Amino acid sequence: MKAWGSTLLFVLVGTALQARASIVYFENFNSEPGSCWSHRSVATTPLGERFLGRDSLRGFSGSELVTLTLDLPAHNEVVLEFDMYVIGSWNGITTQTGKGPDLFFVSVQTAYGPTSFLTSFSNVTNNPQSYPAPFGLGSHAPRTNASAVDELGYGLDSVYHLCLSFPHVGDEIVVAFGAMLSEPLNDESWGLDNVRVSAHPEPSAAILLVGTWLGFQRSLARRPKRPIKPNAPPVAEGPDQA
Ligand SMILES: [Ca+2]
Ligand SMILES: [Ca+2]
Ligand SMILES: [Ca+2]
Repeated sequence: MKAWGSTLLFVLVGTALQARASIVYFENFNSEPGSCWSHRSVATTPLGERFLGRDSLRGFSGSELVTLTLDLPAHNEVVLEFDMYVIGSWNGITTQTGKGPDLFFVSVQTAYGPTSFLTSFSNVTNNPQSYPAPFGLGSHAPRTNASAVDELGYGLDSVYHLCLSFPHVGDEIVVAFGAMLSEPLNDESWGLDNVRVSAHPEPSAAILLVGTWLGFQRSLARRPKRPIKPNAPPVAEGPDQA
């Protein structure tokens, strides 16, 4: 999966942006969601919160992927918000055999091409995680920026409120959510809750900055490189050889 470079198209934003965008979709999974989801069964935490997940208790395993397909009004920017349930002993960025890394990704086709936001989470002491940075670009303490810790009832869990903004055009959007975990469902799993999608007719300043940066990079790539003159061969003095 392509992860770097394209990650720059995603902008982690605060909820302030939400106020000026029109909400086109919201789902809290109190009942079975619509056919816009590729997987529709709902799981329930030990404390009774319902969320999207295949297994009725633990949600999705580390090899599963789920997509959300929506029709959108005219727009130039999309804001995607959701709560990510990190259930069990996720091990973050560790490369210990059989333990990690434990990764989560969001993939979407943006106005500039396919983009993935890939990061890692950890619920285990001394196992750092990438988030809030993308995987490979940072190391943070387990549960950094979690909105809730050990409040789902599994004994070892955390919740992250992710808010991603990206340039997008067209009347349909397909968002893929998935994980790559090193251990089985009863040890590590995940789920989604409170998924909100907003469309905005004008790109935000952050998106314009990213678009400008991409345009600059592409203009550099198109610039013809100055030909490198080979060293001129030594010229023999004397009469022409022709
Ligand atoms: Ca819920
Ligand atoms: Ca583990
Ligand atoms: Ca693991």
